[in-house]
Amino acid sequence: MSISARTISARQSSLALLFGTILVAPLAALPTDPAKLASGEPTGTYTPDGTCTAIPDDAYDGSLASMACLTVPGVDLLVTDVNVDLSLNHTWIGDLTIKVVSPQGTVVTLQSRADFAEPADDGTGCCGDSSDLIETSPFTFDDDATDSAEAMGTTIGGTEFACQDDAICDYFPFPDTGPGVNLADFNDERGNGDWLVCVGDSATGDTGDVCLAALTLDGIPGGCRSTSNGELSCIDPIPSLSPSGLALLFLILAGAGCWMLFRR
Ligand SMILES: [Ca+2]
Ligand SMILES: [Ca+2]
Repeated sequence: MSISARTISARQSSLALLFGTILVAPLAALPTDPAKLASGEPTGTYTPDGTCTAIPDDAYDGSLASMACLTVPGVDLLVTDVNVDLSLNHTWIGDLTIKVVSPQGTVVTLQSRADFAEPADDGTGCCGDSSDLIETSPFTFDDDATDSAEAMGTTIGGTEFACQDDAICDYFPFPDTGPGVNLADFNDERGNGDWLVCVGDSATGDTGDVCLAALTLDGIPGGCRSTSNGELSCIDPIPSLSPSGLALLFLILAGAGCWMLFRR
């Protein structure tokens, strides 16, 4: 929902006249500063613990069901920025499609078979970049990164590891024909609930597994923030009284006043 700042200000003034500061205090306490919240382990310090999930080889058909998905719990906030950290092993980066799904069901494709311009997001065609990934060198998807996910591994050889051997560990999403534009697609969604980070494999022979998925969510916990057009964007409705509610309250107060005068 969205409530204009001017509306809130006018409402504050009129209600303050009627009821003192009863409603002004909670309205004035609305949070305005972003708070950074994170789940999972930070990029670059991951220690393998042996708990990795196999990515089904050559199984990707464009559906989430054909991918290996890890669940990442979210936090209750109005999302203003999302970054995704991933740690995985694989011997052919060009096999991989990576997607993230919000609790509201929004799907964003982070990686679409690097260095392969796939005609459709359905797992067909061949072959993409041949270099590798290793779980001890996690990488990050971030809209603010300077390197495209489509270029992952393209400056190193087929037996070298992206991030470890090219020192490029941050990428902006490149959906190609997959759904979504970038991680800003999640802005203004509510962050609580389960997020999914899914990895699919589209060619036989080279295999791998996904070991860690973590989200860094920026946003406003349970509150509102100013938008570029001067309005407030809120998770929950701000408590307010409708005109009929105000009229009813006025009648009750007037009745109570008359009753007290009558008693005297
Ligand atoms: Ca591609
Ligand atoms: Ca494969």
